[in-house]
Amino acid sequence: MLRLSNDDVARLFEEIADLLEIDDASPFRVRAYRTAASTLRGLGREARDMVAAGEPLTDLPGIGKDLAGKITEALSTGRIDALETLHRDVPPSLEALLRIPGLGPKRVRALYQQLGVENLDDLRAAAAAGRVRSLHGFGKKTEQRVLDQLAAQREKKHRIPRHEATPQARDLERRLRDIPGVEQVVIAGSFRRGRDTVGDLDVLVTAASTDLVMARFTGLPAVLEVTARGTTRASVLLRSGLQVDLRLVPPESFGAALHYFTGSKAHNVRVRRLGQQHGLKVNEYGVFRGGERVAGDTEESVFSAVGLPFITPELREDQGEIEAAQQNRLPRLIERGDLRGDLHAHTTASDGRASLRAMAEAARAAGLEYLAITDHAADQGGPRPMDARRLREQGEAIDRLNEELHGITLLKGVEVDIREDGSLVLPETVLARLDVVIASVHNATSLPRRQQTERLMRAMDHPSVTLLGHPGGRFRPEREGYAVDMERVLRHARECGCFVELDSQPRRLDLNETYCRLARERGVLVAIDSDSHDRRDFANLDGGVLHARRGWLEAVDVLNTRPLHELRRLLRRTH
Ligand code: DGT
Ligand code: ZN
Ligand code: CA
Ligand code: CA
Repeated sequence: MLRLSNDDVARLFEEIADLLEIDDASPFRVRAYRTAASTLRGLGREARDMVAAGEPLTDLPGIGKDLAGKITEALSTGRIDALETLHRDVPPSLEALLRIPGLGPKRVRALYQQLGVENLDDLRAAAAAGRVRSLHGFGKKTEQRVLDQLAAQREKKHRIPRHEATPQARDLERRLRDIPGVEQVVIAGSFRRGRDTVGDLDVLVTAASTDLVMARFTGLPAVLEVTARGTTRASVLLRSGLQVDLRLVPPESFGAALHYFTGSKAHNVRVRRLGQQHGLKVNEYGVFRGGERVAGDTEESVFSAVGLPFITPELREDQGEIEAAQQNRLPRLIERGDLRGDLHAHTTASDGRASLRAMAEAARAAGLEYLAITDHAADQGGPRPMDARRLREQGEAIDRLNEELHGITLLKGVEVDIREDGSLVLPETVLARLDVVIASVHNATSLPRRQQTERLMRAMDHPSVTLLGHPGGRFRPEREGYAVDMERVLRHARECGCFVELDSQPRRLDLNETYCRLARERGVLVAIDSDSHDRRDFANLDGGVLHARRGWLEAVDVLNTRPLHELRRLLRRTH
């Protein structure tokens, strides 16, 4: 869902101000954004409510027509065009400098203009050489602090969300495949294991000419800096901040290298130990008995040498997959093609950006047979919450569309807010008429654990609730989830016949992997939902399925793999 708070918009404005200042824009413009940001932060009510109520934002102090327009733009699209333009104009490596505590935009500009410092390495060199202290507004102490901060930053590992890494990974793959003589290109590591964040990308290549590959790889336009380079391996830092390791391997080692660099490390350790029990040495070059290579050209050959069937990368975390493989009890993991429908989507009736019809057609194009429309019902916040009347009208529109459209069936639903005390913002009489009721938490996310847990349990007690929406409250990067006893929640779901959601939005992916697995063990069906707000959001389902696979889910564990008639039977829940 897209419900930006005043803080969110203020942050965007402050970013604009920072970038304008680095860009040497007029101090008045810079100040206008900073003032607007602090007005928003101190407002006491949400700007989105004002917009919803039709009150002009220009009534607010320091907000003129231009800024009001930018606030509305941010509230409705989640972004500001002017900011994106600035991001294109200001070198991204300068933005990285801003993130060093103690360096504001003024100082970054001084470093850039007077010392030619453009990135972290330039800064490190300048500070180490004692050139920073001589700048106006700096000094010896500041210089030392900068050096300390840089050292600390190197320690801290910066992880990148999968959905940001994916397009870069695909682009990289394509460009490497284009190099003459290149045979195989695979991105291994945590990316191949389907993790929702990656520390770096690990690329394996087999090729006839190693020199050409190295030269082309390190010369790619996306490369900001080459951090290591040898004859068979190189590491680069992309402009985006993503680190990439590339390794050239001979074809006869490809399987062994792929297995090794796919990891995880913990999984590798177990496989190597199994090898030892068979009198074998397993490493990234192959599987060896004495000096003789006995396997390693394919991953299958590596597994089979140590007495295992092939284990899919998503499971390679040493979380029981070795034992399951030995007992021939590996799960038959769900695939995207198993999903027959989607139970969570928004339209322009609440905060979605496409009409009912457009969403229905997009769902059908995504290969789905049914789609539940679940616009928001909330006490406050968000544009035009659904109420009894609007739900009835939407229901009639759905009936009409269902008569007209072929190949897709719309279900009537709502995403209803759970109040702090566990009650819902719509009465049971209204909810009972719908096919799908998702109960979700969208406020009071920092309640104490016990209170949050009981709030969710009480919400599930409402007989019309079919699904607990994004149960863990993860919303990255702001929040990893709220404090909640998920084991208790899942036990309760089982007892009251409620299902739980895996919300596939990249910022959510909630239920998390661990609790997907627990839900399966507890016999609670999981609905893998796109939570679409737009036509293209059905693509979220790919990430949701990948996440579910890491949570060991099979098609039978997932509610929306059921054909419509069976789903309808399951939705008629009895207490
Ligand atoms: P990341 O990059 O933090 O998201 O996670 P990974 O799993 O991609 O880790 P990375 O990039 O450090 O290394 C890639 C793979 O290489 C890793 O999954 C397993 C393998 N590997 C790296 N170091 C070792 C090691 O010391 N021992 C073993 N057995 N495997 C290793
Ligand atoms: Zn939603
Ligand atoms: Ca990696
Ligand atoms: Ca790596």
